[in-house]
Amino acid sequence: MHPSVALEVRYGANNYATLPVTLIRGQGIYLWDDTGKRYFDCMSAYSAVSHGHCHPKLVQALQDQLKMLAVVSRAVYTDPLGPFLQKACELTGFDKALPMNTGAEAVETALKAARKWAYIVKKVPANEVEIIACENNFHGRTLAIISMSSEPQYRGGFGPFLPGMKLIPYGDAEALEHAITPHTAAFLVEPIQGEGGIIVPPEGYLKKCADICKKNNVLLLCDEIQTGLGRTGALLACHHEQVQPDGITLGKALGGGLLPVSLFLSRTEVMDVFHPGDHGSTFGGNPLAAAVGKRSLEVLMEEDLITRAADSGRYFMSRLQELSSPRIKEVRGKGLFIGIEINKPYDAHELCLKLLEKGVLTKDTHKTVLRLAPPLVITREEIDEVVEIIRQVLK
Ligand code: IF1
Repeated sequence: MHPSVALEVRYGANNYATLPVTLIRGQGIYLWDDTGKRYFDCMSAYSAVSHGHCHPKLVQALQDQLKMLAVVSRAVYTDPLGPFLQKACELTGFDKALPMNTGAEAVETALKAARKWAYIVKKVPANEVEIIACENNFHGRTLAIISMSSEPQYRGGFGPFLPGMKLIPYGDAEALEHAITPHTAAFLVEPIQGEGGIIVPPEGYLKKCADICKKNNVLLLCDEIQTGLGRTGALLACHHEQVQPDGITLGKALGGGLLPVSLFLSRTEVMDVFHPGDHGSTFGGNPLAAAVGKRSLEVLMEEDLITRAADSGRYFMSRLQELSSPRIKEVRGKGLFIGIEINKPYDAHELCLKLLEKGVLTKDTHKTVLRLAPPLVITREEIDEVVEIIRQVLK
């Protein structure tokens, strides 16, 4: 065991069930541990490393900016921020963007924007606003966000919770129609549920939700923190159904696997509820983050990572579907966002430990689903190697 593991265990809070590996280097889709053993990265830091580890163009952008200016606060203008926000808005078709750092902060920003929009524009009576979210969601760990979680572990011991949150079953557009009241500000949804187990909703679901929201003057907010930026084979997962939400959150891969960079993007009408002092962040939109964020969007397009994710995803999924094993219940997903549901009594966590031994790093969700979300730069040959290891482990 690496000596720093004992220190992590001794001095760190015990809030992760860590895999028995100490990683020290990464390049592209590969990681190396302290013994020099190489791993295929099939979790990409929960999709934060879509470009691959230490992408040279992104490292260069970080270094170039680092030599100039790193952090100064939003009390001043800086030169990387404007171009970053422009790039993000133009790519995604939104009018404005608000930079934060982590995904949870972007979601909090979306919730605050929706609440204020509902009071100012929709004229909901003071303190009466409701937000609708889905059962089995994952949007982060803050108190507002866990107030709309349906997962007992994420809530247990953390009450009291924020009022004004309503949950409906995922994938059920009718349930949305029924849940909306004149006080509903927004419907917040993951286009594909990630931590919920890579749950792909029925075809047409998001489109129906978009129509229902529009009809009822309710904002459609899509959490694209994990599904966005090419992961599912489209720039945004909502594009699979030609849906343009009223707002989205981006994070994870936006930081190019180097830094925490997140955004809330929306139409002007929504973003204009914010005035100086209403909301902010010390680090959000700092020059380093903005330079890396802009470059990560550019590299996504330059290297055609979206098409590559669509193609490799189709290939990966079909290869996995060929694996006939009594352990596999279902293979599902979109692009390089793939889940293998494991039949009981087999345990996806135990499979992850065996995969780790054989050089494939991944993480289960809720012990039932094996998640496969490699960096989007993975090649067919590498997919073949990973599938072969999975085949051996399933035997
Ligand atoms: C943890 C899983 C992934 C997210 C969506 C917002 C956030 C996330 C759709 C918050 C974060 C994470 C965080 C990580 C585990 C994790 C996860 F294992 F739970 F299932 F990605 F797949 N919206 N997802 O998926 O973003 O504030 O973390 O930057 O342990 O909390 P964040």
